[in-house]
Amino acid sequence: MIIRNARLRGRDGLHSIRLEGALIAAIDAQPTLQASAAGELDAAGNLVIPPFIEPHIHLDATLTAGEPAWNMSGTLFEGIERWGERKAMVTHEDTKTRAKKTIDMLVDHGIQHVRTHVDVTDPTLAALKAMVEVREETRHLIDMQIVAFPQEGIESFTNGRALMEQAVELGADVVGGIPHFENTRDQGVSSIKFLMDLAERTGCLVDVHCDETDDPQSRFLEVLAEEARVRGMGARVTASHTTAMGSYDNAYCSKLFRLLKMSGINFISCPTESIHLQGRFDTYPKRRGLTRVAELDRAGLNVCFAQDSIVDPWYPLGNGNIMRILEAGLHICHMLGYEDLQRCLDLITDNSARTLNLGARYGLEVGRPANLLILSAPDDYEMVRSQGHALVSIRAGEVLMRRTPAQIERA
Ligand code: 17E
Ligand code: FE2
Repeated sequence: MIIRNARLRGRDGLHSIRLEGALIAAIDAQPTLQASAAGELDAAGNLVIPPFIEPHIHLDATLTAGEPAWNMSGTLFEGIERWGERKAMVTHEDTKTRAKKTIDMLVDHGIQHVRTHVDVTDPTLAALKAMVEVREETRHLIDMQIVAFPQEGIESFTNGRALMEQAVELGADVVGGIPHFENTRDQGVSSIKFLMDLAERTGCLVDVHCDETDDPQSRFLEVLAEEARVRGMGARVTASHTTAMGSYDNAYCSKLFRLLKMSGINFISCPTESIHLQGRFDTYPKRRGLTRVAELDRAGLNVCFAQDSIVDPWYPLGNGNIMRILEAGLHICHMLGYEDLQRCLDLITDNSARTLNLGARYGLEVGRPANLLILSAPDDYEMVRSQGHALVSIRAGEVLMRRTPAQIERA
């Protein structure tokens, strides 16, 4: 297969891309626009990029909002309570059906890599077992990493440690955590030591829901970063949310950032989720409840955006479109400056790939997998301004999804 008239991020001019089987075989500069032959794809001067990535979502909880009750306060804590009620009704087939529906929504928006948290604070591990099957059954659509996520705590939940270990044995790829939700600060700290030991012993990656609160005293990020630094695991470790950082004072942050840089850990922000769930205990002035995305980025740390939820007890909206998250995040994080707009797709592509440790399994380079998107715009700025879409998604050299843009007729 050949894709003509492609614009590539970070390279001037037009290119044609030749795919052979499941790999990218050649990328050649084109002097001018070329007519495409039958069977070839015409990017028409628009961007061709590697697939979008969803680095943080909860596919076991998706499409359950209102079952049996809605989150009326809009807080994280009521979300956890409402999910606890729904969790009691979870079955193997119910989990698989909802997860697959949601994966279809992601695929329709050009996503081909996903990291999903799966709640393992359930003595039956029903959702985890279901998601291990879904990971296999959807391989033709998406590459999935499963996080063993202890929603109700590792230390504070009965048999929490054993459930985490069983989840890894059953096939989880990533070890999770939720230190800010443990009953005590000490348990938060010991949960991080436990989960880092588990990851180090088993070779798993790490992705911790860390300090997802407006409480400026929630300081588990420093514990996670120090554990990662000492063990030399930084590149394999991710701190998700870290919304308390939006409430830390600058004096503490200036010390913290030194450690973060030494640790080399990755960050995920879920801007639509956090603007909705955080700030709920404020009147006015009301905090935004996001981590310091622009500041992390400026400091050379790796940060990316994620959806977190689609129609679940924590967030009632969502449709799988990660461009919507990017647009919201750029607004909320004061990142609509010219330079940020020039490279904003990094936040849902290359930065996310680094977080997921995808390495040579990702990227537009000869010899890498023939997984790529044709977008509806020629550059990052225009893609976000025009609320553009992935028009074609190619996976293993075959067209997986095609989107026809809306037609408008005027008198
Ligand atoms: N669970 C949690 O602890 N935090 C979230 N944002 C979601 C689930 C969606
Ligand atoms: Fe989450």
